[in-house]
Amino acid sequence: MAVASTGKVARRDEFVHRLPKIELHAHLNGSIRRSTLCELAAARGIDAAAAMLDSPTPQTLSEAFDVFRVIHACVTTLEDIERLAYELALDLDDDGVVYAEIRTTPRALPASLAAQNAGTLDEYVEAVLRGFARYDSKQEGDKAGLRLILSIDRAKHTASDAEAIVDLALRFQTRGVVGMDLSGDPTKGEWAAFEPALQRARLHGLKITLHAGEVRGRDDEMAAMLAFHPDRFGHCCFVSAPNLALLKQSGVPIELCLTSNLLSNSTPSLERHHFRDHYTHVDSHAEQEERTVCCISTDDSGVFNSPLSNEFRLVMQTFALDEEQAFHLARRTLQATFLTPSAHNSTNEAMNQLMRKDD
Ligand code: 6MZ
Repeated sequence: MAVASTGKVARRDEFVHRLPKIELHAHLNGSIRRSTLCELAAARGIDAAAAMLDSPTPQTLSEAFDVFRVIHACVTTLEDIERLAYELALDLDDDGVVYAEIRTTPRALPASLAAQNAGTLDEYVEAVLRGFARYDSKQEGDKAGLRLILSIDRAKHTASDAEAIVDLALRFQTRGVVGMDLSGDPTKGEWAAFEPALQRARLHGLKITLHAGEVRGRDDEMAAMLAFHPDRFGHCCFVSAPNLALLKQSGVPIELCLTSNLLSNSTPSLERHHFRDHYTHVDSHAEQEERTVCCISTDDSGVFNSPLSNEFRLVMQTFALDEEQAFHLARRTLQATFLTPSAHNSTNEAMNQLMRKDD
């Protein structure tokens, strides 16, 4: 009996690893390798223990934001940003991710520790793209497709900063920037301040994803975001009954990050995670097509110590999905990407081919 169940666990671990996956909600700095963070902290003279690098994972959302502050204190140059982008691409590839939209909040950083002047936001985006290009040139065979989303930080940015980030995204639209995100400490900032910039981004063809319902007591904001009708929502942990009904009707896909929500105390347990509100097993795939597209994502794989394969493992284990259901869940995510329809088809084909290859 024990042998049989050990075999089952090993089979599931192997399955989630080789399952071709799409990652749509990953913050670049939050996805930093722990080893890289420790190395950069030592080089910057930051005390790892005091900086909480020794603690395995945060316990609340506010602790997660403390960790981001530490990461930003360690990741201080454009060279570091390029390294993070390169390492994240390698890690996604190793984990069986075939396509990813990485998001990051542009910051003015110097080229090196010795440099006197902070760089421009354009240089920040260039550094991320250099990291992606380095991965592309090194990797042989099938490569993960990578696109970039620029984030507006609701706690730190003003309305005019948001406009500047939209302009930045538009300058890089032909080089892989596909959309905009609104993130940052959800207890701070007002949606109304950022809506005009995001409306303008949309008019120029950028797609929009919004962190929403990450904390309690923001029902009016959620209602206003629903009226905006973004291309995707992130999280949606705390949604009132009327908003939930609107969300389901809207057809807007949602990015769901189980471990992040659990460790941030945004869900009391995995079993009660709101994935269960949006996904139900149905025998007919046609029926499932009418339900919300759930994009299983990591959020901050470095901070929460959980790669995408592990998130799929948790979903399968907690909600009793079989391999076919997990494959359909992963493949449905394709409908929610910010890719153009022709690029959609090639990624879809890549996922099918990968599944066939491993049969
Ligand atoms: C809201 C989050 C987040 O942009 O410097 N970020 N914002 N909720 C979350 N849930 C846990 N996780 C990450 O990556 C780090 C930044 O992403 C946002 C925060 O603004 C954080 O500072 P970048 O690459």
